Amino acid sequence: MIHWFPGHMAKARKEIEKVLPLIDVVFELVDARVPDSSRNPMLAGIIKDKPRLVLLTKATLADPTQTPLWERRIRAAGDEVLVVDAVSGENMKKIAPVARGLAGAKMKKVPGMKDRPVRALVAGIPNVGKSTLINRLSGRRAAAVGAKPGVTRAQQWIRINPELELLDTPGVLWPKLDDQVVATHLALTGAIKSEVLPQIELGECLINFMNAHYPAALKERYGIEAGLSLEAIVRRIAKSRGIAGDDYYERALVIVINDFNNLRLGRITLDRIEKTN
Ligand SMILES: Nc1nc2c(ncn2[C@@H]2O[C@H](COP(=O)(O)OP(=O)(O)OP(=O)(O)O)[C@@H](O)[C@H]2O)c(=O)[nH]1
Ligand SMILES: [Mg+2]
Repeated sequence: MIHWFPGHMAKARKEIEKVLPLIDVVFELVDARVPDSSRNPMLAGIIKDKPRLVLLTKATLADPTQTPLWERRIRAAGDEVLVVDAVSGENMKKIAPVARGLAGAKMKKVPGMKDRPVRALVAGIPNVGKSTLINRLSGRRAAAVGAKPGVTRAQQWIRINPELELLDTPGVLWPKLDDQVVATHLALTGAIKSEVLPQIELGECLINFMNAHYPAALKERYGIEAGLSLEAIVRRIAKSRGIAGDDYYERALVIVINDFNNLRLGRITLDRIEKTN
């Protein structure tokens, strides 16, 4: 059973519903490393018939062979999708025109007046890159972006260009947590605090995953050959990093987690689509 932190979700729903009448299109940010785990299926029910643009963020961190498969799957399910990276700038310039295309049909045109910019809400679970995307699109530190919840003030629109405006309050959604795989993937990618799950468990999951999907990365980084047990792998990692002592096991696992986070194991997608053809 998956639950969604009903209390928190109710608040997120209210916040998004409050601004929805002002919005032409919703940007749903999804971490390209975890395109399934980092989505919140309740969003569709909240935004109803508002057009949605799914943005697969942090593309430069994700496995480039997996991302197009996810892109295709999301599009096949009926959503417009762009693969972006707010740090490298990849595809960022496409966002405004695609948003305009999506919103175009639904935007009321006032006769004799110029088209107004498309108004978008940036939604997503924590850490998917909402603030980074807004700042990158606006070309400045749009200070109000990190506004704390509950602060009453006039809503501000951040003008990106004559085509696009963003609402400065991102729609923060809550991740699902009681699915163990999802929780692990979200902890590894930083969407939830890693204290939620013990480091040992996280690290063991990561190594098992790497062993199954990216054995070459384990070999290259730590000299680990295929076919070893988990324990033997951790021992080798500890040895290759000069770690000894009673707590070698946990320390070695923390190193692997950090290496994953710092891209030292390469570009990795945790949620997998296996190629069928
Ligand atoms: N490589 C890469 N890193 C990114 C990208 N977008 C965000 N990040 C990093 O991801 C982390 C979280 O980014 P934020 O923009 O703070 O995420 P957020 O969704 O605003 O997070 P909350 O405000 O906590 O909900 C930061 O360390 C960013 O530098 C991206 O497109 N590429
Ligand atoms: Mg933020």
